[in-house]
Amino acid sequence: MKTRSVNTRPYLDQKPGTAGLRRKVRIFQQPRYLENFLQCIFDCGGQFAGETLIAGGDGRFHNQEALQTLIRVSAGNGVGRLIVGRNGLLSTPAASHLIRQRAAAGGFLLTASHNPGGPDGDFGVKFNTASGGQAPESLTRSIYDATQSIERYLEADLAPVDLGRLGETDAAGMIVEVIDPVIDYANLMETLFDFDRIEALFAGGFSARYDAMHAVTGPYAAEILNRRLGAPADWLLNGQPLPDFGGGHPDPNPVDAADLVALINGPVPVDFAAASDGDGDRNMILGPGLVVSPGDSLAILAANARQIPGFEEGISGVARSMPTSRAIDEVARRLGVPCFETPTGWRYFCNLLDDGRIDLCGEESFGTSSNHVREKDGLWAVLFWLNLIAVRGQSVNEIVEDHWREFGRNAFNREDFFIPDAELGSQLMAELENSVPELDGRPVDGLRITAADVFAYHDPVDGSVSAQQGVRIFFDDGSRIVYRLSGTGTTGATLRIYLERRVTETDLLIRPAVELNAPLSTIARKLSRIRELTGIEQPAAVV
Ligand code: VG1
Ligand code: CO
Repeated sequence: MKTRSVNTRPYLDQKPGTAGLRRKVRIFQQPRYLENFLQCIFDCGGQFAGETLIAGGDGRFHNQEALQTLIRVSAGNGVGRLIVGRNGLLSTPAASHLIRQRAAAGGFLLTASHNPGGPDGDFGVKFNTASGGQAPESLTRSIYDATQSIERYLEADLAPVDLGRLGETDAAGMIVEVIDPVIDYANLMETLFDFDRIEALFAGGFSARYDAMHAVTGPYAAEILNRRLGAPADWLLNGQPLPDFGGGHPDPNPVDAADLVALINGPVPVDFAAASDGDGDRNMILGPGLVVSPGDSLAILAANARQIPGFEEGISGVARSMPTSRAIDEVARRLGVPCFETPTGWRYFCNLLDDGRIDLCGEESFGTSSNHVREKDGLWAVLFWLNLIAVRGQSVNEIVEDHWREFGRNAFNREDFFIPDAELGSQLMAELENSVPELDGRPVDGLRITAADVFAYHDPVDGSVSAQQGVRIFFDDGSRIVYRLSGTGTTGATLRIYLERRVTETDLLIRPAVELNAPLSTIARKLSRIRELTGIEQPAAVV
């Protein structure tokens, strides 16, 4: 065991309060950078000596090197057992499940999620606690503080451990246990969904595609969709995890998964298509000519939950992140269950899940999940939809349109403005926050603002408060605009503008959201003064 002094500290420039550390690969490759960050987690995260921890990642470039570092630092800190997915792979939901199943003290998830990989791409580390959920803000803040004053880290002198072979290795007194990353997760899915019905659906002329985007879900989809549910091999696209995700951007949205959207809208008849992101926690659901908006997906899953074996008894409550469309609020109202509104980021759901207040939750950024883990879960959402299609005997499009007719539609889309100068981004946001008191009652382009605020969340379970979580502006026709700055980018600032319009007129129901929200988009740009302040005219992405 060696105690080593750190050669520098300022590398650890993590933004206080973010869920993990996400940076360019080259920053992680700096000597002792990762060691220092891991040591701060060991110093702040609790007592790990003699305990079990879980580790794995999405297979991106630098994953193997980072895992060997983690093994050395874990052994140096006296960890009893480190359970690692074979070849260093574990999807985020599978890791969350393993932490809970193996009663581990926590887990390290080596991923930058949907950010691009490769030597010039991004890398990241997230720490999840014993509940399987993301470290709470209080912990990430103390880790951040530790990074500012760390003087030493602990490390065992070890040769690299072979992570390609299942079994146990003694690593300076710590057991490294290499496990199959898929089996336990696949077994969990079998307890939640009706695999027989999905298998019958697949055998009965239904046609589907699943795009793993050369990221971590490939082996999971191969086991679950192909081997257990009998899907033909060619339904799985880009199933091989690659360190650079095949040069792609492993983000399941209509822009980055444009090939899949083209495929389902193309000449070959396909009933259903879906994709997941780098670490397997996001999902996108497609029908012919239709991208299911994540807010709609969440609302539909909640409205139909009882038709799925895992939710036969119904649900106790639901939650959505603040910018997510309020479609779920309407479902909750009719079901007579509470609906919580939390800041962006999965970890805010974790207390509500642990406390049994909610069973389903989701975010507009293509993330949905339930109480079966403490992370969002891409393949889980895909299986939920397939189970629903099998039970209802309807297509994706029919299910969505039926839902809109019954509950009304919250037409939703998002515009991302990339501001290269991060400082300018913060300034714009600060000005927006300052303008809030003057907005009440103001008329804009034929609408009237009925309320505006800077969103703050009061956690009902532990009483903690998270302030400045975005600006909300409400209009007299039920529309809403939300502004916030992204916390996951590694350069500049990204202003996210979320547009939502409530639609009940039958002839408007199936119009594209971007079209329905065009007037709101104009208002949103005007109120933020983005052009005056930054010179930027157009969003970098519209999803
Ligand atoms: C984005 C999404 C947010 C999500 C986060 C992590 O954050 O908006 O909903 O929880 O990514 O997702 P931001 O701060 O850039 O808007 V993942 O798939 O990285 O775990
Ligand atoms: Co992700």
